[in-house]
Amino acid sequence: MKIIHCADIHIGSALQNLPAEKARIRKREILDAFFRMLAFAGENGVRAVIIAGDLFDSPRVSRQTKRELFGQISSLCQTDFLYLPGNHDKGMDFGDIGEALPPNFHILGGGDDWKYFRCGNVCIAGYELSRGGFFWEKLRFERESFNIAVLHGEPAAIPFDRLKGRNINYLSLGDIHIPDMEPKRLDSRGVYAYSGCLEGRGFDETGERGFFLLDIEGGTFKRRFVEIAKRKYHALFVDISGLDDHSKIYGRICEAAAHIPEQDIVKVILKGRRKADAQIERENLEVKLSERFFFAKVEDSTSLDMDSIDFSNEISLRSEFVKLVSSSDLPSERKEKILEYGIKALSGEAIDI
Ligand SMILES: [Mn+2]
Repeated sequence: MKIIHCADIHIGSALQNLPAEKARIRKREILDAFFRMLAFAGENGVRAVIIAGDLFDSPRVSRQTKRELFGQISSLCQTDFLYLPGNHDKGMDFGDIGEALPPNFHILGGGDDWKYFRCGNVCIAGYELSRGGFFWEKLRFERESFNIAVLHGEPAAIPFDRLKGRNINYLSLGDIHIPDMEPKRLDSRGVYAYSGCLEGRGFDETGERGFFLLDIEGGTFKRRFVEIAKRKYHALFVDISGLDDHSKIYGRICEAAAHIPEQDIVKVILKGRRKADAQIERENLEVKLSERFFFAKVEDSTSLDMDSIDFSNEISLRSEFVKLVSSSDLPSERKEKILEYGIKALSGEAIDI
């Protein structure tokens, strides 16, 4: 029997780290990724889809989106959807969709006990952590079944020790947006894993995103990761030490980013020791890179190369500034910082303090 474990779809997410137009495109892509997963489920004879929380980003999701979502779910009538509400789903109301929820959509939440769903030899049970209580004591899994527990919460909120010895084969978790490529051991019988989200939503969610496909046979199962994300987020560190002009800096970034597909989203973090004369022109780099990729951001984390400061043979404000700071009695660390910000400011660059 094939079962999908996914979580943290965050439908309706505002994606504030992107410009408005790209955020709108990306908002739809999150829904599209969910629909691609549904198509996969249909094509591969998936019996059930476990959604381990945060299907929605907030209860403010539009009525049309909900109707579209449930339309797709109900058309996949051979597959049951087991939805555990997550912290982001709190206050979600389905009353406005104008019709009953599809019969294959089951909510594994509400109430003060586990909600169970059984198909064949497989038993799936979910509980909303926000309801508190000694819920682990109420879990009733038969020894003979293949048992999947569903919870949504960060590792510190999951009482792993209390869940030991309760006949769990697989604990499918949601809340952490990074997939556990290797499941972790719960006890002698079971393992646990977070599935991660279907599409990254920020530079703290770099790398592959998708869901896990469980293939259960008797008391054992195989699990594989299915990548579904349309775009990946990348955080790319580029050392620009020794480079003295904008073209060279851009060239070095392009070299470092050569392996990144053009549909992806890239943050370049410049590091190393920047020459005093080097013009980084961060905004310009962002525009150029945003033409190569879906979206790009550049962060300047360089420090000033003190050995490259030599303005002694020019008559300028910065030359006077360097002389003044260098001859002061300030500790050398403080001098370096003052020179760093001062030279940046005098060359018209933005400074983040
Ligand atoms: Mn989440």
